[in-house]
Amino acid sequence: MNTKILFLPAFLAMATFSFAATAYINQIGYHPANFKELTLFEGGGNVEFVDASGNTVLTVTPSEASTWNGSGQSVQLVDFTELKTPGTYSIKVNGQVVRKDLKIANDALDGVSKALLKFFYYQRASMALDETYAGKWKRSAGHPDMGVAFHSSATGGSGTLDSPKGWYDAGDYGKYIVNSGISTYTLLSLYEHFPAYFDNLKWNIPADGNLPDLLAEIKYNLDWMLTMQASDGGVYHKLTTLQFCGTVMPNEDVDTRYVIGKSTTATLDFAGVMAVAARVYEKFDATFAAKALEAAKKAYVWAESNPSTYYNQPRDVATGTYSDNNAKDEKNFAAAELFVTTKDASYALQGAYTTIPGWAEMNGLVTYTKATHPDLFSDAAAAKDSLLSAADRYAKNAATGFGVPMTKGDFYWGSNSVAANMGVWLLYAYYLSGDKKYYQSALKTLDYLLGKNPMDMSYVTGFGSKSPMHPHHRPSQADGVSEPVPGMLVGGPQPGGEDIGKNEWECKDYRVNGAPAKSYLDDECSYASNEVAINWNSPAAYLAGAIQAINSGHVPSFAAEGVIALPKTRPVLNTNDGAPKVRFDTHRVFIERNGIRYDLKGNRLGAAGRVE
Ligand code: 9MR
Ligand code: 9MR
Repeated sequence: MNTKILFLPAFLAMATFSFAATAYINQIGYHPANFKELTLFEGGGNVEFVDASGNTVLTVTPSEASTWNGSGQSVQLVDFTELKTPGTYSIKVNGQVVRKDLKIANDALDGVSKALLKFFYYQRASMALDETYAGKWKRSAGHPDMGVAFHSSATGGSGTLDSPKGWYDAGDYGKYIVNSGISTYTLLSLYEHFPAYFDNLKWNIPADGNLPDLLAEIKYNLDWMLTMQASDGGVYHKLTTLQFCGTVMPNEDVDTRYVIGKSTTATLDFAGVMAVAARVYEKFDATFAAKALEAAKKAYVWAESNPSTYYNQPRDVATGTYSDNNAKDEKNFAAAELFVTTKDASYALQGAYTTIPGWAEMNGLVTYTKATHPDLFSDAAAAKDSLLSAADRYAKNAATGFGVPMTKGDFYWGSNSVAANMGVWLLYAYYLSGDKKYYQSALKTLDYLLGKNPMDMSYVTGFGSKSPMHPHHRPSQADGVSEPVPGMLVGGPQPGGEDIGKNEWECKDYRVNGAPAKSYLDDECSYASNEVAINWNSPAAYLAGAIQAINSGHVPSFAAEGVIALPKTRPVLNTNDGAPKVRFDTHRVFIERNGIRYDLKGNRLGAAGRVE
């Protein structure tokens, strides 16, 4: 009899076992001083954090559950910011260990932030990647792009064009000006905001004179972009083969490449990027800066007389289109950047918009530029207001559900870049307001990309307990190395299913009904969810790079100049050596000792910074 009575509870305990909770975390790690959050699915009780010696060092009661329309899951958020001692921890939910890979370290993001930038080196056309820099992903040079033929759509082109260098766009080997535009701008802005930080940061790429690595990498693409400008000032749309090549290495793709189309959007994107380049490279190479500025002005003049020369894909061409029949935002972008560089009032256009930037949506970048230059733009305050009101929405979304700014409508082709761009947007909101809630939401967005998502994986190749192994990326598919090129952010989940079909290169249906954020497939077939691209890596590189710079005590250049007051973030000190340290944060000065904060009178402070 007794055995039977005992049997039931034991059986129930086992049943609970099979419904173990899932804790979604940033799999790369958290900086000790930062806000930290995980997302809990099928949780219930308290969450314990257990150190390497088996001691529970923190217990947190999860937030109330709420449903996220990205995945349809009812989830809880767990704020474990108080866990500050570097180390590797296990996470226990309802007394069971659900994962063992939680890392807290000062240098947690060092590797991934550099890898996101090094991706651009791996994308370089026209040169061999030496083992010294590329390791096992070394490869021969491909696509010299010398003496390239003009397609009939490239109006005004005659003879051939030498158009070497530049970055491959994505998993394919095309070079497209429109997409180069936003990608290059995003990286330039990272340097422009944190010059002191990036002057000294290196990630093992070939040197280019005295340029810091970030500017050396960007220059490789600017050099190519400059070749794409015709003598009349207009800029050719792209340089690709007529059809996508097969799954081969760059040197094996020997199909004829053409300069194709000439468009207003490409020309204006080019103008804006060259205008930024002119001011960023000035202190290193005045000749190059002057050349970039001349090119920018000339392009702008061409676009003024050709305001609606949109790109139409010729019948015999099947590579990426990047076509967009609205060039107003590109014009705003070019004008704003030319104005910042030249201060010439004829470039001062009105209007600011609250839109996440994308290759076809440059107004988001205009919003950034205007909001961060109140000394130059009369509508800077309006730009700042609209930037902050969008950021408020993102922060509000991130406060519940999965703890991310995105909602179901944000899951379209390249959804991970939507997330990354929202993270960047939130950082701008932080720069402009000093309000930590935006910084925390930006961190939540980076966490999403690095594992705090319903696929329970880091979306950056080579980083995390689980990460993409089969991206749609020709070199990774064809090089015979089992690991993909590292540091690549895949496009991410989305329910469009453009790559699903019956052909042998197409995917079987991988979509999950009602869960756009789970509609992802780690397979080479999936160019709609698992391709990589320069315009997706660049905002991720900005997000991780700027967070790293902030964590090392840097403030954006415009804030440092006193144009915008950003409370200084101080470098993180080791506060676990028993010695009291004076520290600062947004609101106050406090003393920290062994990870515990005290006010100046010696009262212990709680999580919210108040006396306990
Ligand atoms: O590799 C191409 C990728 O870069 C594009 O994003 C995608 C959509 O345009 O197309 C891929 O190429 C495929 C082509 O469209 C059809 N044949 C198979 C190619 C490789 O999957
Ligand atoms: O990123 C582009 C996405 O917004 C479009 O919906 C998609 C289809 O036109 O194309 C994407 O860009 C691809 C480009 O056309 C060719 N190189 C690969 C790019 C990423 O998939």
